Amino acid sequence: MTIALPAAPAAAPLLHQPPHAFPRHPHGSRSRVLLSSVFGPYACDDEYGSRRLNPMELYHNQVTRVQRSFSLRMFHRSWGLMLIQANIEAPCTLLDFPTRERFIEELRSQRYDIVGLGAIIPNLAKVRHMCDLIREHQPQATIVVGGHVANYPDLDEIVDADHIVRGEGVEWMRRYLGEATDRPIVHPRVLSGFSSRTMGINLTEKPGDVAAALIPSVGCPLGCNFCATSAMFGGKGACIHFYQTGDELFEVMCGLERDLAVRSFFVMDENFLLHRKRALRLLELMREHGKAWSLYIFASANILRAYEIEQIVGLGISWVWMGLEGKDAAYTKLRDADTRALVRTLQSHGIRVLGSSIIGMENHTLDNIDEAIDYAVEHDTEFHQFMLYTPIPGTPLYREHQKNGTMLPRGEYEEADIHGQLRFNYRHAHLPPGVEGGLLVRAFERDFAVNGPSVVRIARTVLQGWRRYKDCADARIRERFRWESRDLAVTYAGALWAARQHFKRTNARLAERISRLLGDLKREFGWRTRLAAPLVGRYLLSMLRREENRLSRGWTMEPATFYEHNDSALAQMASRIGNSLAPGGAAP
Ligand code: B12
Ligand code: SF4
Repeated sequence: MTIALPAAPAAAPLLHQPPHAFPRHPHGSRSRVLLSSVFGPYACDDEYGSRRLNPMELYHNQVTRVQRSFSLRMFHRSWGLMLIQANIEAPCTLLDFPTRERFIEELRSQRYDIVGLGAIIPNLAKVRHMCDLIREHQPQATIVVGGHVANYPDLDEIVDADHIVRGEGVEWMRRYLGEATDRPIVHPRVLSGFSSRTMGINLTEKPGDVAAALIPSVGCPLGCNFCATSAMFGGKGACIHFYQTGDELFEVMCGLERDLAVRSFFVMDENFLLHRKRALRLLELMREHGKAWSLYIFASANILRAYEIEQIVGLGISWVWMGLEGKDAAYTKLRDADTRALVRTLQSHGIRVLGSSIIGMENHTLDNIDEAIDYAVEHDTEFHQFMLYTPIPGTPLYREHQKNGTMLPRGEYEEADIHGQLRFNYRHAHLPPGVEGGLLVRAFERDFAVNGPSVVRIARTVLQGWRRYKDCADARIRERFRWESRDLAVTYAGALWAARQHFKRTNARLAERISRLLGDLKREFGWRTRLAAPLVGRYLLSMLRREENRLSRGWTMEPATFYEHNDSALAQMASRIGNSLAPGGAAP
C-alpha cells in the first residue's frame, strides 16, 4: 500500500516573517557566535528545572526506565546546534552540556556578538536564566533562542531574547549573518551516542562499533496531531530535506564512513522510508558499491508495509523505531496495520524494533488502561517507549485543548515537569488528575516483567537474523549479518547467563525463557558459547550486582561538557595567538 502525500516544500518556512523584515546582524559573517545547549547537571531536582526523572538520556529516560542495572545508558550530542555550527562561515564556538558555572566562565572570558541557545520546552526556566546571565556578562551580545522551546506561547515575554527562531535554524542563521543560503549542507561528523553503559559495564566505543548520526531531513508530512517535530517543521504535508536525493545522501554516508570509520548509521529522520525515491536510490547505490551498512531508522507502520522485506533488508535496516501509539488509534500511519504481525515479521529478519506507545490517549480510562498496556506489551519489541499523551505547544492537539479550555492554567504546574514521564498539563476526559504517572510506570513494569531485559530480546532477534541470513547468497547481506551477530556467541551468551541467574528467584518464567534462548545460542555456536556463557556470565553478574548497589545509593549519570570551534573560530584563535607572540604583541 502506498500513501499519497502532498509535495513537501523545498526550503524551510522562515519564521513567518516576510522576507523584507528579515533581521540581519550588523557585523554579518564577521560576528563571533557562541552556541550553547542548556546547562546541567540534569539528573537532579533543582531550582532551574532539572529533574531527576528527566536525565539527559534517551533510553534510561523513557525506554528502559525501570530496567535498573539492565537499562541502556547513553548520551547524544545536540545535533541541531552542531548542524548550525558546521554550516555557518562566521567564527562559531559550541558549548554542549556546560554546567552553569562553565557557561558563566565562557561569558566572562570570551567576547561574543551573538549567543544562540537551543532548547526544548521542559528546559524553559534554564533558557530564561541563561538569557539573564548573557545580559549580565555580555550586554553587547545579541541573544537568539531556537529549538522546540521557540514554540512556547508568549516566549518573548518570558525570556529576554532578541530573536526567537521557530523552525529550521541553519538557513535562519545563514541569513542573519548575511551568508549565502543556497550552499549545500555540510554534515557534522558525530557519533550517535557516547558514554554508553549497561549491566554495570562501559560499552566499547572503538572505531566502527558506534553508529554515526545522519540527519537527512527534519519534520514529517504525516502530521499526527500530537507530534511536536512534525509541527515544528511545517506540520501536515511539509518537511525539510537537507539531502533531497539518494545520491546526495550516499555521498554524505561515504564521507561519514571514511572520516568516522563507521559502518552503521543512526538516521535522525522522523520517517526515513516515507521519501521512497530517495530510499530506493540509496538501496541501488549500496548494492552497486557493495555497502554492508546497518541503518537504524524511525518509520511508521504503513510506510514500512509499503516496502518489500527484501528492500528493507537490502537497505541494511536493522533497527526500526515505530509508533504503535495504542490500541484502536486512528492515525493514518496505522490504519489497517496489524502492528503485532508487522513486528514479528521484522524480527524474523533480524530487525530489532523500538515500539512507542502512548499512555493517556483520549479513549483511555481506568477500566481499559490495563487492556491498553497488555496490547503494547504483546508486541514484545526489543525496546518499548511509553510516554504520556501530552499537548505540546505548536501541535494541533495543543490548539484543540486550548479551544476546549482543557489546558491547565500555567500556575498549576511547572514546564520542567511536562517531559512526558510524570504528569499531564491538561485535564484528561476520563483519567482522574494525578494517576497518569503511576499508569506509565505500570506499563514499563509490565513490559519488563513479561518480556524481560532488552538485552535478552535483542539477543533473540539478532539470532533470528543470523540464522536466516548467515548463508545468504548475497555476500553484502551475509557480511552485514555476520557483523551484527559478532557478539552473540560470547558477550550475549554471558549476558543471558547472568540475566538467568538474576531472575532465577524473582521471575521463574522469565528465567526459563532466557534459559531456552541460551540453549539456542549454544546449539548455534557450540563449544565457544558453552565455555563463554558461565565465564563471561559470572563476571557480568558481579558487575550487575555492583550496579544495583550503585543505583540503590542514588547514582546517576551526567554527560561530559564539549567545547568546540569551527574552522573560522580556530583561524581567529590562531591569529590572536600569533599576534600576541609577535614582537610587540600583547602578552597572553
Ligand atoms: C536527540 C533528542 C534528544 C536527546 C537530547 C540530546 C541533546 N543534546 O539535547 C535526548 C535523548 C537526551 C533527549 C531527551 C529529551 N527529549 Co528529546 N529529542 C531528541 C530528538 C529525537 C532529536 C533532536 C534532533 O537532534 N533533531 C535533529 C536536529 C537537526 O533538529 P533540532 O534539534 O530540532 O534542531 C533544528 C531546529 O530546532 C533549530 N534549532 C535548534 N537549536 C537551535 C538554536 C538556535 C540558536 C537556532 C537559531 C535554531 C535552533 O535548528 C536546528 C537545525 O534545523 C527529538 C525529536 C526530533 N526528531 O527532533 C526529541 C525532542 C526534541 N525531545 C523532546 C523531549 C520532550 C525530550 C525529553 C523531555 C524527554 C522525552 N520525554 O522525550 C528529554 C529531555 C532531556 C533533558 N533533560 O533536557 C521533544 C521536545 C518537545 C518540545 N516541544 O519541547 C522532542 C521534539 C520529541 C517529541 N516529539 O516529543 N532528546
Ligand atoms: S508519523 Fe511519527 S513522525 Fe510523522 S507526524 Fe506522526 S508521530 Fe510524527
